Amino acid sequence: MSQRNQTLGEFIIENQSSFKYTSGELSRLINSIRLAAKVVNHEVNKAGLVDIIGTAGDTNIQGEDQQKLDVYANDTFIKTMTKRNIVCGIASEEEDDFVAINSQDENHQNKYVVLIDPLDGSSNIDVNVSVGTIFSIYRRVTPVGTPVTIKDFLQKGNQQVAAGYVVYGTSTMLVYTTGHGVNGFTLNPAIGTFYLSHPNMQFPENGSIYSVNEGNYIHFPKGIKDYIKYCQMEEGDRPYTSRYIGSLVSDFHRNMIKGGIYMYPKSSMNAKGKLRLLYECNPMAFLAEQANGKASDGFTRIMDIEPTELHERVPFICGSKNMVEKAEEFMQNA
Ligand code: AHM
Ligand code: MG
Repeated sequence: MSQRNQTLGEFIIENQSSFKYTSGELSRLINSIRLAAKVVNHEVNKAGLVDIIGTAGDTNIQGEDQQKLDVYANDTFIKTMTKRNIVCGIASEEEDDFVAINSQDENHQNKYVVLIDPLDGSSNIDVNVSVGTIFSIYRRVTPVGTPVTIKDFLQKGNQQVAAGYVVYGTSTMLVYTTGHGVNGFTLNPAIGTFYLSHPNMQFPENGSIYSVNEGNYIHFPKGIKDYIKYCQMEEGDRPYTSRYIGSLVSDFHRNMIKGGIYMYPKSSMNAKGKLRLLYECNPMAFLAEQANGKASDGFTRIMDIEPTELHERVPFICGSKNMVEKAEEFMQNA
C-alpha cells in the first residue's frame, strides 16, 4: 500500500509482523495509547476556555468535578490501558508508586509494563504553549503468572520495546518507534484519525539549534558552560540559534526535524538535573537513536544507565549525533 493517506490504525496492523513477539498485544497496546491521546487532545484543546467552562476544582454543568489537565491525562491513559487487559503495570510521573494491574482472569497473564509522563510541560498550558505525553513500553522480566514487581519497571532503556510521544501543538502528532525507525502521525481533528505524515523521521547529523534553559547558566557544570560558549562562537556554521520552548516534547520534535541539541544538565541546584530517567529520558533516547541521533548524560549512553528508583533524575543531552558528541567532548575535557 502506498504511504499516502495511511492511517495509524492501518500502519500498526501492517507493521505488526516486524515485532519480535507477534501476538498482537503490543499493537493493541499502541492502539490504546492512540485512543487515550485523542481523548486527552480534546481536553487539552479546551484549556483556553477555562474561564468559561470552569477551572480545576470547580463542578461543571453535568455535576462532574473539573480536574487539572495533568490529572485528567494521567487518569485517561491509565484507565484506557487498564481496560484493555494488556499491561500488567503502569508507572506514571503523576503517581508515587507503580500501579499493578491484574488481568481479568486474575492470573497475571499480561506481559507489558508502561511508563508514562501523561502531560509533560504542563506548566505551559496556561499560556497556550504545546505540551506532550511521553510513553515507554517494556516486557515484564518477572514470570507471567506472578504479580508485577518493581523489577519490571527498573529496566535499562535498552530493553524498551516501544516508545513515543504525543505533541499537542499547532497540530497534534503521535510519534513512536518499536525499534524499526521513527514514524510520525498527524491527527485530523475533524474526523479523529491520525495519518502517517512523517515517515522514517531522522535527526540531521549536524544541526544549528541549541536548546537549554540558559537562565541556569551560572549553575551549570564547566563542560556545559564551555559547550554553550562554543555554540555562540562565530566560526564556521556558528553561532548556532538558541531555541528553548521549555516543553521537552516540542523542543525534541523541532530539533529532530531541523537538527539540534537539547540539554538539561545537572546544576549546583539539581545534582542530577531535572528530567526523569524512566518517564522522559529513556523514551526520548530510544526515539533519538532510532532516528539516527544520540542521547547521553555527558559520559554514558542514557539507555545503558541502570535505574535504581522509579522517579530518578538524570542529566540529559540529546539530539543530532555530531552535536551531542561535541557536547560530550566538552563535558569529558572539563
Ligand atoms: P514536568 O515533567 O514537571 O513538566 O517538567 C519537565 C519539563 C520539560 O518538558 C522541559 O523541557 C523542562 O521541564 C523545562 O524545565 P525548566 O523550566 O527548568 O527549563
Ligand atoms: Mg515531565
